[in-house]
Amino acid sequence: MKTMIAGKKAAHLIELEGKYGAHNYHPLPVVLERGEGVYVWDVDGKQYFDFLSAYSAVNQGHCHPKIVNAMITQARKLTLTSRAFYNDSLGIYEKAITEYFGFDKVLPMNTGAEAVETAIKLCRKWAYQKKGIAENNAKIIVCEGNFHGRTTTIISFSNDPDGHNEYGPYTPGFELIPYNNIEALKKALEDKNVAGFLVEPIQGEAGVIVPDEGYLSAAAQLCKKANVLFIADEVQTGISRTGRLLAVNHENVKPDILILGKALSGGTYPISVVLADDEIMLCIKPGEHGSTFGGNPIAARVAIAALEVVHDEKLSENAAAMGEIFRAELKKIKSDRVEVVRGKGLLNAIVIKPMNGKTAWDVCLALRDNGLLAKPTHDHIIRFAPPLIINKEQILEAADIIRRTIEGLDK
Ligand code: IF1
Repeated sequence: MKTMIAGKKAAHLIELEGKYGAHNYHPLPVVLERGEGVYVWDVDGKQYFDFLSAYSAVNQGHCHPKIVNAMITQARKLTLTSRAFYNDSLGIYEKAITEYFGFDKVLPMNTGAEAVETAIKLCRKWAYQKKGIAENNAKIIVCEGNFHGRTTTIISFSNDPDGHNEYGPYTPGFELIPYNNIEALKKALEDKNVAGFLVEPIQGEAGVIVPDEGYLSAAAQLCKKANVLFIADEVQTGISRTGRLLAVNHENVKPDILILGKALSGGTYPISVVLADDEIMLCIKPGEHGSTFGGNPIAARVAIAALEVVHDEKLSENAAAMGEIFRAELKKIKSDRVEVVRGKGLLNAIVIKPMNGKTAWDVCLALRDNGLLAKPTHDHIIRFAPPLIINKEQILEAADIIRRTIEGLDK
């Protein structure tokens, strides 16, 4: 492989994926080999700003030494016991993470979707054991435009045709309402069989849809009044991404069930959790839920290190400050192509108006050529989510690349 001419190596690797891999993705044509901090390098040694962060998993920056070292150290000692036995890491991790986020207990899983599924199961158990809803009648309210993962139950309540179609029969027990619409939620909560409201504090995949100020706190109050669990999916918005430790912190909302994933490991390992207080969490008894790798020793030590980085490097404060600068710079772009700039902290997006045949995809290809990686969501929206360790000089340089690229497309 080393002898291959620059560019041919990338083409060869892309060809391998095309020939031997399922075609369930359409990646931007760039082949990455190394990551460090806010940068990644392709197989030809070209450097890029990573402005996707693996969809907010690499908040602490690529290959953060503290996190990688925690993983290597534990991997040399004990990688997996299963939950059939105790180990010397899980309890330490459980104490650390429950204190960090302010809940009685944690149920550790691996992927975000597994944590969402766990939250759904927990909500239903609570509905039957504590709220007194007749078994098999619990309903969970979800929002149009939601993205909570890709299991058959989760896509059952997705209204995105690409994620939903041809996967039936679908799991019942969910009701879709418009996002950012308090009246719609109020009406849906009139149904006494409603057990939970599952919501993203900012809708990531839908295109970084930031709800009106007060929406989350009003929704949480309505849920409390209706004895319905407020379930916050912070897999993408959590862990400092929006300028606070959790996006719900912007409105001082404490969810009844909190779902986290992605940056719990800084992008080094699949780690997710569900957090809740005893009255809810203890509805699941021994043998009623779990997973082989959930809460394994490596995950435990990695997550402790990843959360220490969030705290020690003040990632929330940095995300808030750099996000303000970034949005201000994007708003200076002189191009009719940029319709909207929106976001919170370092979860931002621009809406691109297709002009002279060029779409958001073409903008991302041009950004790649100019040394910055991002990817469109839903055709005309480009999400920008760099690692939260990015500094002022880097955010200004990245914003300048974006400005030059977009204004250059108009020429
Ligand atoms: C892919 C999208 C983002 C999430 C929220 C749960 C999950 C996700 C709010 C599930 C995962 C990932 C999935 C990944 C791309 C990315 C994504 F484009 F798919 F929709 F971020 F917006 N809740 N989002 O955002 O977590 O099981 O993936 O660990 O599927 O390509 P997961």
